[in-house]
Amino acid sequence: MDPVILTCAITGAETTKEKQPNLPITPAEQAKAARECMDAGCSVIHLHVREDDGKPSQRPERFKEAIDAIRKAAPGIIIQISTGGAVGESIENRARPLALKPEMASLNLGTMNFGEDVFMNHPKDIVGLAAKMKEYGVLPELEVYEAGMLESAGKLAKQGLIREPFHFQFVLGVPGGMSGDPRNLMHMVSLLPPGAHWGVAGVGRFQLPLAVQALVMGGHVRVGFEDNIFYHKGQVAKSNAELVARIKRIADEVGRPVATPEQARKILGILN
Ligand code: KMH
Ligand code: ZN
Repeated sequence: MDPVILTCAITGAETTKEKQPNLPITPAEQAKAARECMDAGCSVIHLHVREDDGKPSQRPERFKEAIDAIRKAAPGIIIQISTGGAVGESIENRARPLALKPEMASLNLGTMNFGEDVFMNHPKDIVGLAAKMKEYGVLPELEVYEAGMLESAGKLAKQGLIREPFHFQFVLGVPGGMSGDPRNLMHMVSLLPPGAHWGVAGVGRFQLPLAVQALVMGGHVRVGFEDNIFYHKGQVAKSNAELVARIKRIADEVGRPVATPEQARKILGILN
C-alpha cells in the first residue's frame, strides 16, 4: 500500500494552555514538539505561531524564529505555515509569512461558520493568497471544510493559480462545517479530481476514527493539538507526538508505511 504522510498541527490558533497544558507555544517548545513528532513518524508540521503570552500571531519574525528552531531540532521535516491564522485576523497579516518562502502553506477555500465565529475567506483573498504562493514557490495545501470548497479548486487551476495534482486536507468536525461522519469523508473522496492527493484532519472526537478511515481508504492523516487535545475521552494527551505515534502504530498494522519527509516531498511534488 502507498505510504501515508503524517502531518501534525502542533499548536493551532484556538487551543489554549489552560485546556491543554502541554501545548507548545514558544519557538523552543515548538521545536521540541516537532522533533518528537518526527521521531514518532510525522513528516509535515502544520505551523501556527503564538506570542509569549499565548496570543495567536501572524508576525513573520515570529514565524522565522519558530521555523529556524524547528529546522535545527528536526532537520528535513516539512514546514507548512498557516495562512488561515486565527478567526478575525486580517488577510494582510495572514499573507505576510509567505514571504519567508516555506515549502508549504495552507490555503483555505471558503468562508464558513466556525464555532461561534465566522472564518472569512473572500474569493478575492483566496485568489490573492494563491497568487502569492505561486510567486514564492510555496505548495498550497487546500483546506476544505465543505464539499463545495473542494469543487472550487478547479476554478483556481483554470486561472493558473494552483496546479494539479491538488493536495487537499479535509478538515471535518468544525462546528459550522461538515461533521466527521464517515459518510462525509466517503463523499469528499468521491468528488476528487483524478490524481489528487488528500488527507483528513478530524476535529475533536472525530480525529481518531477519521484517521483510521483515511488509512484504510489510502489517504493521508493529520493529528495534533490544533484539532484535538485528547488521547481518550477526558484524558488530555501528553504530547503531540503521542497522537502521531498512535496513528503510526495503526498504520503499521494496516500495512501503510509511514512516509519519510523525503518520500512526502516526492509524493506531493515539492521541488527543492
Ligand atoms: N484557525 C482557523 C480559523 C489554517 O491553518 O489554514 C483556521 C485554520 C486553518 O487554522
Ligand atoms: Zn491551522
